Amino acid sequence: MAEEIDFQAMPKIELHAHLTGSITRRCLHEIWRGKRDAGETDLDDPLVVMPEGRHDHDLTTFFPLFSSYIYRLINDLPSLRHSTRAVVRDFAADGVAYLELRTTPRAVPAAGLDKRGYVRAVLDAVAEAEDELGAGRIRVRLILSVDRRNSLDEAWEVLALAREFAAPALRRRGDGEDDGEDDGHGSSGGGGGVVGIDLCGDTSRGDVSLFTPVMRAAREDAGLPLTIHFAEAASTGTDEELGTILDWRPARLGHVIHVSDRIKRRIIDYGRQQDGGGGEKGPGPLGLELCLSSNVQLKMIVGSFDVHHFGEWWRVEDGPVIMPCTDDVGVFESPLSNEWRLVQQYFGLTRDDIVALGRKSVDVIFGGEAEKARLREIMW
Ligand code: 6MZ
Repeated sequence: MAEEIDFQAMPKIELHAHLTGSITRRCLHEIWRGKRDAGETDLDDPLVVMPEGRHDHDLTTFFPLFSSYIYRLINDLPSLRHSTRAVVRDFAADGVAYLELRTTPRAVPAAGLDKRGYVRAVLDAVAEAEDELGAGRIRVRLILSVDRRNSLDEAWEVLALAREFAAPALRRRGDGEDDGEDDGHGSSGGGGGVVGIDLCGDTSRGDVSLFTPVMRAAREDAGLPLTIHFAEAASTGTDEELGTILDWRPARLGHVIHVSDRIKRRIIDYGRQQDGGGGEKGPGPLGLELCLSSNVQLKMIVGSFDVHHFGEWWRVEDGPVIMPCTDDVGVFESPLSNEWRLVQQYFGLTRDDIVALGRKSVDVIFGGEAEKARLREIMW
């Protein structure tokens, strides 16, 4: 019998959550009802399009869900702000103490929002939600996503926005100064809260080497750490793609599913180097963001939770820092507390293992040293 642990009460860190995918069906439904009553939408009810409890998406239906439905519903400033605040509140209610929310800047021309306006609106809504919830209940930072389907120009635009809205600590780092006291609190009126760059989107598409100049500039010139979706689909977990991505010197990798033993070895070696294994002090350990329910529901792995690669990475001695993440809790309906429960159930982690793993993930957050210190105080 597994030990009884109150995973909701456990202070948790969520590092891989896509904003739009984190909006619950209930929240989408509320927004839809308001618009329908005002005669502003002819879309079908989200509870019909995405029935609760029905998890039958795969790669071919999952990504179009955003472009053909959710983005058409969240298409003005009030719905963007309402849904963003709801996402933050939902994570807080699940006991998340620190959240790195990622989103792809998107223009909403009908609402007069360009990509810059989108990022500002998200930051403002995040700050409002943090304030509503009260001091220190949850801290939220933003990661801006480049989509694999983007052009190079679009990727440069994401980087420019990330620099403009970078958290103050990162701005200083980008200027080549020390990582001083982090006051990159999202409640600075939307003035600064971006802490990193992500590469996401349909993993079966695109040649990532297109983005090399942007990723280099993000890390080297802007001081923005990188987290990269890697090997989510079988077609992309190649040596070549991994080589390109590791050359960007990412701080974290997401998913890491379809990796051969050789690639796994390279990831472990890279992680040790990052962590100063080469003798000199490195930039810090490599983090792997592992999304169990997402991978199982989207059939990215063959089989179920018991064969999820979390189990393998967990057994690597002196390996990267691993952590369970939700990915798109609005679609997969498995909150972070449940992802931890799955990890306990399927891989036999004891309470001590769980507490140690939770505390270790503090080392790989992008939110700066002051936030790490705060988290070390409150984590179990
Ligand atoms: C890759 C994903 C993803 O950016 O509008 N996204 N990219 N793999 C995944 N695993 C399932 N889940 C979501 O949030 C929605 C966008 O995040 C990316 C997709 O590009 C999706 O359009 P934002 O906040």
